Amino acid sequence: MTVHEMKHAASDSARLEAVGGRLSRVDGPAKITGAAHYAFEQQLEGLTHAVLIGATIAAGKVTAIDSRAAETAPGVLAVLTPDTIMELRGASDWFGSPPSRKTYCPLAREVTYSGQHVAAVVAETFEQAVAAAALVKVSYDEAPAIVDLGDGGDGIPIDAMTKEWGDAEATFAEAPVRICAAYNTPREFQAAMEPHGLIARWEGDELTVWEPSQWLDGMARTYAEWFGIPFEKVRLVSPYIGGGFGSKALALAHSAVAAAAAKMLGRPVKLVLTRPQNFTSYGGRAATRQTVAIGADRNGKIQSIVHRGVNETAVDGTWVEPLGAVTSIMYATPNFSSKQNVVRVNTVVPGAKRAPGENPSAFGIECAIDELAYELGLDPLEMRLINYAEQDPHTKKAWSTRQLREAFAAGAEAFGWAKRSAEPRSMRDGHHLIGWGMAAGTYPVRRAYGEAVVKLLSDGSVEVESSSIDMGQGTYTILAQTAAETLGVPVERVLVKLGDSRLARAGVTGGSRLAGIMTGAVHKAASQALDELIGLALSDPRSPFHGLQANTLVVKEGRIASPRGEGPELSISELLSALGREGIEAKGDTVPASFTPEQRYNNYTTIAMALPHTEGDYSRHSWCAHFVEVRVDEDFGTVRVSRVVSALDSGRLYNPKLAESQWKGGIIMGIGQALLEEGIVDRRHGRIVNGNLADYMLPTNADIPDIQTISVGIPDPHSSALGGKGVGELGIVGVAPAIANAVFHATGKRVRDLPITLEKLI
Ligand code: MCN
Ligand code: MOS
Repeated sequence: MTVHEMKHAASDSARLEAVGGRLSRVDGPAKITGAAHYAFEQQLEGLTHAVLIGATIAAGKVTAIDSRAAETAPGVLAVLTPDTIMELRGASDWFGSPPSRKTYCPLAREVTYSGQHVAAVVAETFEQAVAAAALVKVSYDEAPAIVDLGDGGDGIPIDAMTKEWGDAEATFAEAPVRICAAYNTPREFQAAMEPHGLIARWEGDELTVWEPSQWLDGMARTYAEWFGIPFEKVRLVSPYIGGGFGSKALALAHSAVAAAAAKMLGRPVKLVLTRPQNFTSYGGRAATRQTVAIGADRNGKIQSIVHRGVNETAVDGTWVEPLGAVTSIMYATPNFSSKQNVVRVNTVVPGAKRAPGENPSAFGIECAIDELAYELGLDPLEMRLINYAEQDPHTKKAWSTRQLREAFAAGAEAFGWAKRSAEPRSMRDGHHLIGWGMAAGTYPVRRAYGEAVVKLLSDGSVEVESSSIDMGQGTYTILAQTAAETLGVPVERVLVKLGDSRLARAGVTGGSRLAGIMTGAVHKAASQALDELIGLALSDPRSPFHGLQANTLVVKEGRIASPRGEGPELSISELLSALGREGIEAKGDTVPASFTPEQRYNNYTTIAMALPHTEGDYSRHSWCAHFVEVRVDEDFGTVRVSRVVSALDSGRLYNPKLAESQWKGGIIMGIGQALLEEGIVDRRHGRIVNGNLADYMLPTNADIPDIQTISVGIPDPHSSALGGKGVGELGIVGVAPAIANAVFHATGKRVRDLPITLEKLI
């Protein structure tokens, strides 16, 4: 290597390590070698095993539980029923609203959905617990149940979801060109590889829980409330998570069962849900129905959008899947109305799945826009440009940044959209009908609570600590990059510690907010640590820099010197030792310094969204455009996605390699949603028939074509400290409608019910 090449290599590695560099995952080697220990892999002395028994009816009463045979089975330590499990206190919900009931029993007497936990067995070994659970006889008094959204009537209006301006219905009625159609999405599941579950251990009145978690502090708060102990007495540990996709942000009924069993027995308890139990212990994405009516003039300019949505929710809990989320901001319209209802069905409370709200919302509006384009004889891309929203149509605020026009242009160019022939069924390759479709997507920028501690240690290494998490998105890596860049140390000298509720606080990892929050907090903490180091270096009489007429110093590659190079050059470690310091520690956070301890507590333990995405003068969102090619077999109706080009605006990327991988993950999930995923419910007993990974269809590698992603973002100073917007949830939004639109272009058949299966096409 020549000196020039060496310099080049060094600056390449500096670029790789800095924010914006394509550094590979720093947690990768631990995961590949098995050194990364997941929650259920903890080896604890005296560990016992719990197995849950689920209701076989969808509604009714448990009339009796005969546990005699199970109690005397080998190895059994306890059979827990609503009568024998210890009483817990009610816990507040994730908004922090106080519980409706004073006490809480995680095992049901009144059944409201199939699979609901009614009893549990704890034994010395897992096999003994499984065998004994099979001996427990549960009797029911079954009541009629509603298991399908279509059977539940109009439902309950959720007024908070209503968005209206102008006179949408009257304008629609008089519009020269009109379309109106209904779009449905089925119940879908997060289906993370790692199941739900936990190990709970009590030591006196202190509880430690090893549980995969998207929200350590929020879950710790729930455990503390259930057991009536101070928040500080609960420790959640979750350094590695095998995927969550929205499902792992809450302590759930099974969590309460395991923690209660551990307390009752005075021994640690491990409880891991079976694959079918994963489908009923936390709700999947609610099934949704929408009607979208659009009125336009003959040039394609939208005059009115009328949108009505409904999603299923549970009998004893309300989940709102905000179906108007994208509808209200994607296109300029002088008249708009969106309303939403929820329908109670016998299910576990539905929950968050990647881009809750935005995802099904986009399926409605982005298919409807395509339909309108055909009605008018316009190109679907042209249609979107004619109605481009120059500002947020709802709040009338300026976009913080919106590179959607750029996304349309870059995506169309890379895809070759201009070569598309407009007529449906006009492109083919032998037996295959070829379809080209497109759709846009968006996701809001959420800003909330996060703290980080940065420690400069005596050996010159750096530690970053936060109770936030990495479930595969890349938090470890981007925080290492942020600290390395801010402090001027090589990235391999930075150790990031996450996933322990004893560390500095963090709010929920949901809504694509963590990267922006935590890079901001780490940047702030690291800057403070650096300022302190430089301050001491210049002012402390023991420092070799003391007396140097410099007003600052710079750190590069872990070595500190004056900016112009005069005077000494030391490693951080040498400087700390000259100063007689063990290290330097600083804390940075994303909330105002004036926050009281109580405000802080509320911000990391509840979804107290301190800063709405439309706060102040701007409306903040990430944006994308997907271009998709499908091949539909003319005889069999099988659909293959053969090409995807997506251009995305997530602002500045902290790590393009990881962001691309996130986007691709979302796009792959979108392909699954469009063509495969559907929770099927047995109408007799409300059981999820395909509650396993063999029958619940998810895409495999063979289903996924080459996916090209193009970043069109620019730094957005209004969205985060370092200029990034959300990445994790954006990619999925708009994929399903782009595919549905491509299928229409291929076949001339409009499928408005997901998934697009072959029987809907032949
Ligand atoms: N990133 C970036 N530049 C940005 C923003 C993000 O390079 N401007 C990259 C970083 O690698 C960052 C990642 O994208 O770690 C995701 O950042 P962000 O969009 O802030 O999302 P969160 O960190 O809050 O992660 C949560 C988000 C959500 S809500 C779901 S659901 C989801 C997702 O991330 N679930 C996932 N991605 C997932 N990825 C994996 N592997 N597994 C899941 O369960
Ligand atoms: Mo993501 S569904 O908000 O955890």
